[in-house]
Amino acid sequence: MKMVFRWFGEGNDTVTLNQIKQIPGVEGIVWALHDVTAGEEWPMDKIMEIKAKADQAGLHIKVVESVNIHEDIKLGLPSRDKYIENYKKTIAKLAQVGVKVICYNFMPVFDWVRTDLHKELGDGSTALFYEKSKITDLDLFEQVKRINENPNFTMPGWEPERLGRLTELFDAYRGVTEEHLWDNVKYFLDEIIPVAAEHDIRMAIHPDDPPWPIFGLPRIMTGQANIRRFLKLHDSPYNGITLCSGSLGANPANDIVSMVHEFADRIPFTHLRNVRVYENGDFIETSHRTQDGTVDMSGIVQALHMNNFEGFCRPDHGRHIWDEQCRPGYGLYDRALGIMYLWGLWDAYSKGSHTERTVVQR
Ligand code: DNO
Repeated sequence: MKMVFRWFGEGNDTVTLNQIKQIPGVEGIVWALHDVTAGEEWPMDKIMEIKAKADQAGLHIKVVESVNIHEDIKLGLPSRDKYIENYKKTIAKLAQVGVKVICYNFMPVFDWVRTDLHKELGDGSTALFYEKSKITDLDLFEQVKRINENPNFTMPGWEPERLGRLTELFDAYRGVTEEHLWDNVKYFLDEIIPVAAEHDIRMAIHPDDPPWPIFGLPRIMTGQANIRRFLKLHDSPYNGITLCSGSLGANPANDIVSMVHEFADRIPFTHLRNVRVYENGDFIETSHRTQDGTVDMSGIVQALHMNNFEGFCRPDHGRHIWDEQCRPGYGLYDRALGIMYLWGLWDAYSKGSHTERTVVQR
């Protein structure tokens, strides 16, 4: 398991590369050009800027999250071909700087959705919260206005540029069913995967978060059967998944341990975090510790270990603790604690392989 840490870029993240470097076992950053609109080709000079900064901090940049998919691709519009061409060019450029995994998602309009970014957990910490009934009643346009007023802290999928087009997008998706999405993702994969293979980059689709349709928009990356169907759409080691325990875990019917065993060779990247699910379907993100939530974190790490997982792993959303002011879900402290918990589990399962202790010369 190779540990990495998400970094949103200078001026866009409260966490610094030097801080990331000091978290035990972290070797690289998970990055993206957050100011490039979905569908555009990534400019090489901006890619090189990130590479230079990471090099300086002694961190690699092998994992990109995300190269976002233009809505026209998800909608299957004729204009998708030009965006797919741009995507291919971006893949080729990323290969030049040593990228090995590209994480992306195929969720219509929105990326992850929560109703409260700072819900108290009872110990004074706060975390991202999803109140099921609110999504049904939520005034989308009020929400859009709130985010527009705070552009420094946009969330993935909620960028002001996209929010302005919300009504238009909702209209475009009218009549688009899950089966249409399946067809459109297959079209995308058939175009992209051969290019990714040629450049030795593994594509890793992220599950939908939450893993069910929202606002009447279809969602397909929701559970084990659908992931199985997805992987068969284009059967190649370069067509893989990002196993996100928190996204899949928001539906307690999802058996993530079983997914690890079934899909092990198609998982180049994992997001590991815990979530506490309530009976009414609400959920809150907790510390990574197994006992604090509903997700079998230790079972998942054990399953990864049993399958000799050699892919990348990052802690995912953390709580906001110790008065840290940070991007919602992306503070330093709780994610660093999460990493140490994940290493604790991993190393315990590796017991026996670390018994040799040597003293080195200075
Ligand atoms: C949330 C992330 C997602 C993820 C995308 C992948 O924090 O896990 O936003 O990056 O869904 O494209």
